Amino acid sequence: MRKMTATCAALVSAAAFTAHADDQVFVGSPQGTVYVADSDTGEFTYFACFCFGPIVSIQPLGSDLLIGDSFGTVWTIDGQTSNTVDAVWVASGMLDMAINGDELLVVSQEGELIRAALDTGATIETFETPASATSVVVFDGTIYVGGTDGSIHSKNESESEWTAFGQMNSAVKTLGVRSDALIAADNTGQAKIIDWEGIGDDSYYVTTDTIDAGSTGNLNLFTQAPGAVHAFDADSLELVDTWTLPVPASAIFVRPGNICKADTNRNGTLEAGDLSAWIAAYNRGDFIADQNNDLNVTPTDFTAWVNNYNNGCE
Ligand SMILES: [Ca+2]
Ligand SMILES: [Ca+2]
Repeated sequence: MRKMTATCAALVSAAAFTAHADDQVFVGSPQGTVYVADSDTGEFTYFACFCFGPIVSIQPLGSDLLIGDSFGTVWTIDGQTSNTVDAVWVASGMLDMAINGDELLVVSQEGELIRAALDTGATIETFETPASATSVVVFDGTIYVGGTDGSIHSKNESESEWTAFGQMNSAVKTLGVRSDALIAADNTGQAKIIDWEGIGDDSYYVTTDTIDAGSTGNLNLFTQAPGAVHAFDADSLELVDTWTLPVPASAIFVRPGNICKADTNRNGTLEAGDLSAWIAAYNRGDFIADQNNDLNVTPTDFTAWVNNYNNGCE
């Protein structure tokens, strides 16, 4: 994919508004089913069933969704119809999974971090990690791995060694991303927001039932094992809503909705920062970069972003 750079800031002008993100929130269950809700209502409906579980990770790939289960299978399903497109097997007892370019990063039940080919699932390499791994995410080409000792380390393509990024009180339960920060939760139910410079806030309690974390921009979302999603205000970190599912909950993934997509960093304000957020999202193929809503991220989405921005949001 052609890389975009920040040279077009003059095209945008300032505006302010309050937006409903209208995001789609996908939650996988321990039984292998996937439910989806609109972030405005939090009412979940059935989306897909693999009937193997637990589902440990849901990730976007173009217009498709990749669903990883604990048997080590990564399913590719159509993001609209939920039809199964492909399936590959990576590692038994998979704990977590992320996409890095054309590769999968998988945490095995032994706490190893495995690089595998996206199209075949074949192992390429097992990474040495500073601690036994529990969770992995990728953001803007950097890998973040959580460990059983509570440590979070990062590494990008140009680095040969892991760098200490953050520290939780106990084993890292899950890592999630929002545009400005990493969201981490540990086994004692404490969560922490750590910006991309590695500056963390004081941890706050979200419950020991927390399985996975996601973000709509204005909300930090945590799936709760008994079948709920707790929605916390992204700024105040107050619990503002609890959305219930008809099944227990495990992995979570948020697909940005089509309302006011020009607010690319999803903070409710149109500003210059949305351009750099769009460029970063474009370069990692994120759904939020898809400004013309054709479920693909292509260079034409830049023109669409400028148009969306200039049209403003209500
Ligand atoms: Ca914004
Ligand atoms: Ca598009």
